[in-house]
Amino acid sequence: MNRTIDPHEAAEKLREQINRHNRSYHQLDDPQISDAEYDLLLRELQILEATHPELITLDSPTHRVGAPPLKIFEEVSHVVPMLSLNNAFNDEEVIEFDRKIQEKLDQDSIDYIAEPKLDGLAISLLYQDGVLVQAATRGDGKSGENVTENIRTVRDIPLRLTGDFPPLFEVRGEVFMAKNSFEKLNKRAEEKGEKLFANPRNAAAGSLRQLDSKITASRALSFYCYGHGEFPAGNLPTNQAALLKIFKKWGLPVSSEIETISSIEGCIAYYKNLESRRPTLDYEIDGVVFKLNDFSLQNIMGFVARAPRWAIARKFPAEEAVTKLLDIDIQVGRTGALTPVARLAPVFVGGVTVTNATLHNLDEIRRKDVRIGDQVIVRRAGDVIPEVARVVLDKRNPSSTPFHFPEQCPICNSTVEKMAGESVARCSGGLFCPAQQKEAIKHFASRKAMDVDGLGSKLVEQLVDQNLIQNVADLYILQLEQLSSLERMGKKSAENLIAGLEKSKQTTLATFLFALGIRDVGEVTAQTLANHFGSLEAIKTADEAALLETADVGPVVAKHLMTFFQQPHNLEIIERLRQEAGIRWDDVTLGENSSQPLQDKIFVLTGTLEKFSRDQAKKLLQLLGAKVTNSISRKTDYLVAGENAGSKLEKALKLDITILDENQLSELLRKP
Ligand code: 9MJ
Repeated sequence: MNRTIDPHEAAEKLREQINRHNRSYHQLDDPQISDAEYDLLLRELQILEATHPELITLDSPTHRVGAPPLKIFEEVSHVVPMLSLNNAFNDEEVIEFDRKIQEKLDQDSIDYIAEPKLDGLAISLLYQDGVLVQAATRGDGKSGENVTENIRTVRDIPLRLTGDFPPLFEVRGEVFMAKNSFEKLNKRAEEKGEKLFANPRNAAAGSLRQLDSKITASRALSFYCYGHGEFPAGNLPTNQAALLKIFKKWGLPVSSEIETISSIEGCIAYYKNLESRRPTLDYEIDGVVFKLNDFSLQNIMGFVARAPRWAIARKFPAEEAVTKLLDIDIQVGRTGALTPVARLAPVFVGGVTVTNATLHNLDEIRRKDVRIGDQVIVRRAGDVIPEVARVVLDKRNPSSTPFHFPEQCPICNSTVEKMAGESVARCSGGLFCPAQQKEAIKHFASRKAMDVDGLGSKLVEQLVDQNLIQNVADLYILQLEQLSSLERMGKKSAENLIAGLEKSKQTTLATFLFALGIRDVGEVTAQTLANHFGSLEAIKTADEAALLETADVGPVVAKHLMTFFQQPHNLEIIERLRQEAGIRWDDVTLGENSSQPLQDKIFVLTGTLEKFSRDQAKKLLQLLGAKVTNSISRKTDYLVAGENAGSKLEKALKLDITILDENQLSELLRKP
């Protein structure tokens, strides 16, 4: 008998088979068929779906191979914000975390849950009726990118759940690349002469953020979940351990290293144990996370800014490795500072292959007596630039000689100077030195300065090397034809740059002042000067005494400002920028009320701020008329809460006082 095959039935059957093999492979670690046989089943389903598009379902395993490329990622708002974590760098900070919890909760005993801290990308997955319908990156915590197609290619992530789940909920976790997949990926890239990824984290991020999900599909990404976003309250278990248990039951991958622990001492022991086993894990972790297990207790603890007070990430310390120092290069920065950079035989340290490390400055090289050819210890902590920590003296070649620091700038040949009391040596060539020229232009165009869209570091180098520009004023007379003729620069990019330059012309006095790149005049000092003097003319002509009256300006900064504005070259460029290019801003009015928009408002500062020192923030607020006091009372108008804010925040919350995080404070100071 010759029965015709119903395509619907055939597709269903194939899907059922493929999903079963997926589960055996990814969840049970027990593959029943070979990869080739699996691929054949998938191929069969693909053909069936291609000829009968009406058969394609959201959870079809064919999504695993990727979808047509996107033009951009859409934005997704997180209804429940995606949090970051506060860090602890030693046991004392972990004990302090526990102490604050004990103090607030007053419980007989407290259960924590300890989880490995995966070093990947945080992702939020939305399941509707058990089917994965949306995946988004963390972004800034409030909104991220829609990476659904890419996430559907990650085999660890079920496209359909099994069991008894709520109709709509979000799972949160980390997408990462296992160490062996990372090594394979880099090996393939090396064979093809392509750029290598520095570490598994970058490889995971680079693979996930591909507009073409077929590329993501070709990279082996993994996933572990560790939390929830939107979740119907009635269905939410009472604690984190129970939540992870049901996630696992529904088919979501959960790390087998997670443990519930009933004391902070137990947490510290967990950390020590995992640290010792770190090299044997097949994925990178950068610490462990301790969380209060009970959700109702988590709610009582609440949040500070963007991090929960019920969790802490205990980070691993810096890692060290030994390698050979092949050479020392000297880089010249924006202010002429010469930075020695160690060129190293490649070495794997802290999850990254390191070939360059900083030697900081002349004094450091002398202090450590670092010599070319030495075996050196390279240290790397978190995202910090690797450094040469010390020399292995036992292994030094007896015929080696101390490093000879150049007396002439390696770029422009000007004399190298070192001021008494400074550890840094500098090129005296000023803006005549092409290296300083380039760095000054890059700084001027950077995001926090004039924010010129389309003008990256490479392009600045090209423009200077080709003699198209020598200074920042030259940027604004660039012509479309000149730009289009540059290597790797299409007409569209050239037009974008011209538009970016045009847009940058409307700015603020503070931004312009910061963009000039005067030594030691950072964003905050520039803002203080702008608020104090009101106009560039007033700053340019201010004498030392007048400058010293500005909060935040001491004798060194005053000297840098005066020297800068005494150089005819600098004045000429400023003139060109304003007259020829048309850079403009509204001067800050120094009238009684307009300059004091925070007149009599009472502020309290607490916690650690990143961009400002406490003193700077206080001075800036005072300049705008605010009063800054130490303790919270009913009269307080605003509490500025940084990282790790404590009892002041609690009190402010109780008294219903407006709480600002650091970004909101910046906004307030910028737009008085
Ligand atoms: C990581 N990265 O492994 C959290 N994380 O919890 C774990 N991150 C987290 N938990 C709340 N295990 C915010 C972030």
